[in-house]
Amino acid sequence: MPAYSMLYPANTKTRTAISLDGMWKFAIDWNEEGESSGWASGIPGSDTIPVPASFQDFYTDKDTREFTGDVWYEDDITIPGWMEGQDVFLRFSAATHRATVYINGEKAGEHEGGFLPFLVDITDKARYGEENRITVKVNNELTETNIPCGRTIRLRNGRKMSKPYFDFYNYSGLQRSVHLLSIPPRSIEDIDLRYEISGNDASVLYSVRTKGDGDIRLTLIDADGDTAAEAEGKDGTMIVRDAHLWQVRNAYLYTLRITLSEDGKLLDTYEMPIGIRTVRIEGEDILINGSPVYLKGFGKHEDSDIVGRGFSIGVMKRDFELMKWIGANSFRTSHYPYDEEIYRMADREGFLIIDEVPAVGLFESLVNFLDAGTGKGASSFFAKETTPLLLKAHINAVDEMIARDKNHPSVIAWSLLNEPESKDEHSVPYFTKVFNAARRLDPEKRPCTFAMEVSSGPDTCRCYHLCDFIELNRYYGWYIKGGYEISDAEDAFREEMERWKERKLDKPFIFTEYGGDTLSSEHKLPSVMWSQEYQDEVLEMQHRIFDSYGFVKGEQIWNFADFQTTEGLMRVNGNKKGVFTRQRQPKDAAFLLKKRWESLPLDYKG
Ligand code: GCB
Repeated sequence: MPAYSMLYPANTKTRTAISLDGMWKFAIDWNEEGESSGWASGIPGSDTIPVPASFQDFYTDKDTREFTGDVWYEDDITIPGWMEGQDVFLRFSAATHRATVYINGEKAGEHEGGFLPFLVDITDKARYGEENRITVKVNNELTETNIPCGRTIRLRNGRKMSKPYFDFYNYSGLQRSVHLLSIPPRSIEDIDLRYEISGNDASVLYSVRTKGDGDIRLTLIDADGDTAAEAEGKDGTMIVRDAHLWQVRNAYLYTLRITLSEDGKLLDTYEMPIGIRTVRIEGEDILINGSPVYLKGFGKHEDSDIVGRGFSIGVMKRDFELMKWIGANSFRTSHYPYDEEIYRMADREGFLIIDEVPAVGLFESLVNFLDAGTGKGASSFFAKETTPLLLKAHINAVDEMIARDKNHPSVIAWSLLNEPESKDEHSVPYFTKVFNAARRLDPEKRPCTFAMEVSSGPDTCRCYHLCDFIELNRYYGWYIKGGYEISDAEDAFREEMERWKERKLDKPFIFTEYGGDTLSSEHKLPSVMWSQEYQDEVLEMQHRIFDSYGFVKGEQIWNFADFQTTEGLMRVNGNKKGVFTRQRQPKDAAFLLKKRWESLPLDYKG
């Protein structure tokens, strides 16, 4: 459990969340002098930059874009006098990959891990009714002791450079919102929820955690504003008669109001949207509210022009509209937990989310995701002296992710690693500890899994027994036997699937990646690799395989949209496996998928 409350920053009768988004002062620490030169009290220069955004794509010089090290942000804010006596925090929705936060030159907190929120307590350091200087040092270096994994090298000219072990650009900075929070000293800190459905009624089992004592009261309010259920006490059950269930692409949200009071005096109140639904795996089925579902959708990225990985509310809206248009019902937050707004939108729109922790690049290889696919990776990523540190960071991220996301009805599963080394014996204890942590931390005990690349096969992977369902990332027809060899690719794919079938795992399989790169500018008849025609051919072949196996219960194509990666021979200014371009316009494959997904029933193969 994180040391602070992970509740979404909501405004209520008793709490205030003030957005600090906007232009912040910004400086790059080229000479690694920020600490010694006192930048914590005032950063040099006069440059300003938007928050939230990645810093990389605003500037016109390559040294800035590729900068690896510390960047500094500064904002002078007035903390209202009336906040005195409250608990006052700075809330960073994310700082990639690690941050140190100062107020008026004094260190107030730090955090490691670039994709989850953290609070910095400034109650005793803030000057109330006056201006306060907030300074944040953000470091974007990649290591093998934090996730996602990578290295930082130094060029002969002295510049540092990021070498990610993963296939997305190392965007960084203050990429999500920052808030100033004022919360009563005795407050609601967290709530765990579980659901049981019986006939037309539902039980909402809850447990509230508070700071300080008081009387807890819960009210469940339906979409018409009427009270649907009530309860008292820190732990208990609310019975909801004729409950409206949260269904796939047909969401119903209640508002849950929690109050903490003493002798009738209100101390704190918090409100959140919740959806009543259950998630269960039974044999080869994924059941939502007891009914089988087939997942159709995408592996995505938070990635767009100019703001990079910075949260963009407009891009989010467009992405959901495109997902609805194409007939999708789900996505995986590859390869890190996304901005909280995206989960709230999925809650409203009835999308299913496989929530992924940033554990990517856990494979011993220079360009892991590629060498892994060709079986070139050496083993023993998990037998290093530094492995205990990596495991600690990994479990910490799992803890923060589950604490943040557990109450979203859209979240149906936890993906605990992407394409790790899993053939080596040292993987087993490492994975076991991560899976055990997730299972202990999730009050709803949602399914846990990890995404397996092709060298993690039915005869080689030592860890799939830990998974409640199997996530396969497969590129037959692209990395394996692409182009005119596609018929051999189909045979090889089928052979692998037959071997999985022989294992009789009695678990659902989801393809969490498949597809092939395509340039939106290329057409060719007959097709060649990279042309739009070839993307369609690859998908048709891969879909034929999915349709041949009853235990395949979902397909999430790689990727929703073209996205930025590190430059290199394998990438044409980014990964082009998008069904949509980076500007969110359709490639031909989008129409093929729309036709298919609109015709597949929700309970396909159920
Ligand atoms: C993978 C990785 C993903 C890459 C993708 C690709 O297996 O999980 O991050 O972008 O392959 O396109 O090669």
